[in-house]
Amino acid sequence: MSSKGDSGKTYHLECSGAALETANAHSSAKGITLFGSCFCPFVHRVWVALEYLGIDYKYYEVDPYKKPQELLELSPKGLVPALKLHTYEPPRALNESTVILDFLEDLAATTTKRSLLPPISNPYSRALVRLQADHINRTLVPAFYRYLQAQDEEKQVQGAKDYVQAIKTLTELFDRTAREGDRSVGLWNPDGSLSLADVMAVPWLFRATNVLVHYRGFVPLEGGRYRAYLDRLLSHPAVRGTSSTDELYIDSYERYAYNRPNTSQVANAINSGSGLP
Ligand SMILES: N[C@@H](CCC(=O)N[C@@H](CS)C(=O)NCC(=O)O)C(=O)O
Repeated sequence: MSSKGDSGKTYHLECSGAALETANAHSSAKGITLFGSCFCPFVHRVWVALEYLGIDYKYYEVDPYKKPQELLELSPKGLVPALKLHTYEPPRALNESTVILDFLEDLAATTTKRSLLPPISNPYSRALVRLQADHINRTLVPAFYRYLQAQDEEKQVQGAKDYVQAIKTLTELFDRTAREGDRSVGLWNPDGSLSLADVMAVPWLFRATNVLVHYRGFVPLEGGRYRAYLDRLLSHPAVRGTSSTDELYIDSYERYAYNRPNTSQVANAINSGSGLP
């Protein structure tokens, strides 16, 4: 934990660095509008997928804590990400990052012909990637927040252990896929392409390298195959181009690191031990 204590910083309202350049390049009207927030990892997932799948979109920054009417019309709980689909009259909407990812994958299958999954002719390999994704959503993501929001030392130590274990389990699932499935999809294999599971995990693996390092003194797993995987993942153009500078995340997550009351629906769910929104 930084020695300074809670300085009252709040979340940013505009992307920075490479993400800002990408947002600016996607500021004109398109068939799909991504309602996003620069700090949000669930948005980050969707943004990476849009870039990788080559689907055209407009990026539109909103403040999900202010819950503007235009967001509530797309997303019942006022959560980002949300998509507005202008190809329908009147426009339709989708929310929930995992559902949006499936939608984009299906859309790309008939348009850009790009994919985050092994071919449909290999259902077992596709299922192995989805097993990875399931672990990420069910275990890795909550472990990240429990670790970051833990205030007493004992809980922080346990939080670190659980988060590291979640990463280890993910690497075991990657290894299983390498043994039993299609090795050409997934950056765990040095020659592989970006997978659905890579996209699902990257926001929280990335935020470990800035937010968890800054607030929890997290020591990123050094050396070995995980480090090489993380380097490939974070330097992938679709990830790099949608990532802001470290400072944006460090500022935006101070609320979580000090477990300020009413930080967010995610933070409340972690504090009450209920499922994430
Ligand atoms: N299950 C949702 C979670 C999205 C989510 O929690 N987004 C946060 C920003 S990172 C949000 O909109 N928070 C607003 C709030 O807590 O009221 C998803 O996967 O899309």
